[in-house]
Parts: sequence; C-alpha cells; structure tokens
Amino acid sequence: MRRSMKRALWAPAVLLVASATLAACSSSGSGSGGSSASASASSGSGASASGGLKTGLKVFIIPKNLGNPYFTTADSVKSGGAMAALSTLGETATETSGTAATPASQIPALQAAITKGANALIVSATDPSALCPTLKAAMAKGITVVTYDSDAPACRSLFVNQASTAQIGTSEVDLLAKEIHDSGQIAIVSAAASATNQNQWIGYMKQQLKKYPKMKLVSTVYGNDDPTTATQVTQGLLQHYPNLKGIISPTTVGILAAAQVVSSSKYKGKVIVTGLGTPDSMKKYVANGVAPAFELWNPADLGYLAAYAAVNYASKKITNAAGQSFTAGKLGKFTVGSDDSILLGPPFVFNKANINNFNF
Ligand code: RAM
Repeated sequence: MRRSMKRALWAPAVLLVASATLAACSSSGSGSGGSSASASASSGSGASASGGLKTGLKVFIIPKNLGNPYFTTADSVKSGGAMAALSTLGETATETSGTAATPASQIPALQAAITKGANALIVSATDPSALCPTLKAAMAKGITVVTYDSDAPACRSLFVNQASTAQIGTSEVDLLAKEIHDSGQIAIVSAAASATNQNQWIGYMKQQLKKYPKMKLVSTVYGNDDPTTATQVTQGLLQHYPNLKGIISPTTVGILAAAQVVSSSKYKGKVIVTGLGTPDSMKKYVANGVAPAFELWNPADLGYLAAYAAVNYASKKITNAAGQSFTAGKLGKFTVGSDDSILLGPPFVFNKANINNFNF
C-alpha cells in the first residue's frame, strides 16, 4: 500500500511508454498456438552477472493457456514481457502450457518443466487445488515457484499481482454503475470457475454491489477463456435475462466475446459491457458505445516483473518476507508485501479519450 500513490501516478506513464514501444514492434508474439517457445542467452550456468543474480537458470513460464493474446503479451520477447526480461538477465526461458485454460491441460506442462530440470517456474494458476501437489513437489526439489496473474497461495513462494485484488473487483462495479446509472440487472461473464484471480475479483464485486441496492446480480457464467464458450454463455445470458442492463467480464477473452455478442444483437444500446480487456481488442467496442470504459494493466510489465521476481528469489537475493526489495530493470524498485506478494500497480481505465494511445 505504501507504493500505491507512486504507482497511481506512474502507471499511465508506463503504459504510454510501453504502447509506443509495442506500436513499433510487429504484431504477433511468441508462443501462441504452439506448446512451447524458448529464448536463451549464451551465458554459463550459475555465474553472477547483474547485481549478483544467477545466470543460466532454466526458467519456465507456464500461463493458464497458450493462444490467449493476454498471455502472449505477458510472456513474449517481442512485447517486452517475461521472456525479454529473462533473456536480458542471461537465463534460458521457455514458455509452455496446454491450449485450454484447464488444470488437465496445464499440469503436464508443469511436470515436463520439472523433469527438464527447471530452476524456476512462473505460473498463472488455472486451479490452485489441482496444481498444488505438482507445485509443492517442485518446491520440495528446490525449484523456485512464483505465481503471476492467478495465484496458488498455499503452494508458491511469491505471487506477482497485476493490481490490488480489491481494487480490481470494486472498480469494475463502479465503472458499470456509472454507465447504467446505478440501476438494473447485471451479470458476470467469468473465465474458469476454478481460477483464483476470477473468484477473488468476483468476491470483491459482490461486496461492492451492496453499495448499489438497485443493481442486481442475476447470474455468473463461465466462458473458460475460450472464445466459443464465452460467446455461447453470453448469448444464453441475453436470452434468459432480456432486461439485462450490464455485463462485467473480468477476463480479456470474455469481455471481447461479450462485446461482440452484444454489438451484433438487438441488445446493442441496451446492455453495457465492462471488465478487463486489452485495448487493441476493445477499440471497436469503445467506439460503438457497447463498452465505453474498461480496465487493464500492461500485461508485458506483469510478465517482466514476474521474471525479475523469480530470478531474484532463485538467486537468493530476496525471500518472501515482507519488506524485501529488488530492482526489476526498467520498472524500478519493488517491495514484497505482507502477503508474500508483489504489486505491479493500479488498474488503468481505458475509454474513448485515451484508448487510441495504446497498442497491446
Ligand atoms: C484473461 C485471463 C487472465 C486475466 C486476464 C485479465 O486473459 O483470465 O487470467 O488476468 O484475462
């Protein structure tokens, strides 16, 4: 919390700088669609390069799934994400996962990384309970386990959080309330029912809704970070609740599907969509008024920070004790909070006035 004011001032500037950088790069990142992507540096194992950090570490980045543009941006070299940071630090980086955002798809990638001699795992948890035995086995072997994006609190050393969990949930309700004048039926289009981040955010949304007695949450549906499923569950919502006024979708895949469905239906102009989306995918829906405002952070910065946190931890430069600090390259200094987590910054609100400044 000590950092919050500094971050509040800093985040838009970083996003603007990052967007300019990303705009200059070609569009596609590494890792989409395949089972793994690698970037390696040619340094020797165990050597001490920048600031006493180990080099030559085998670091595996294991997002919820591959093919999700959010994770491609968070992880890839081209966007300046986790693999870019690891390459700069002289580590060997591999992005790997399944193609579905499910534990059944993600766990084999975790197990394979352990078998291949991983020194560190950077994981976005599809399901903390299902992943825990594998993550605990990794930690028992001395492997550094850092979660990012979606936590597995009982079975990792550190969590790199994109923004305050409470602030994300609360601010999404506030954004929608403003658009629908504090009144009417609303629904949530989530990702997977087992995802830690989704469930925590939804918990805070429900608390915040108590401040808006005329807004009624009628349903929460799950699109599983799959465009087809997210489209179908949104269509189902509109059929079952013809008086719906708003949808909150705290997933980049879900918000896009929801905005597309509403835009091409008779509900355009009647149902407002908000949540967490990437600016590139949502520009069209900000312009047509279906999603006037939504939020996110820079996913590339999240991956970059997670990489620095993992390498500092694996190099024994930090522990997970509150107050431990390290420098994450271009992002500057970060401090471990009282809950073993490191906070990137507050979410940023995109709207008509600013969205064209962003390219990710
Ligand atoms: C989706 C994923 C991810 C979430 C983002 C906002 O891509 O569900 O976990 O953090 O959206």
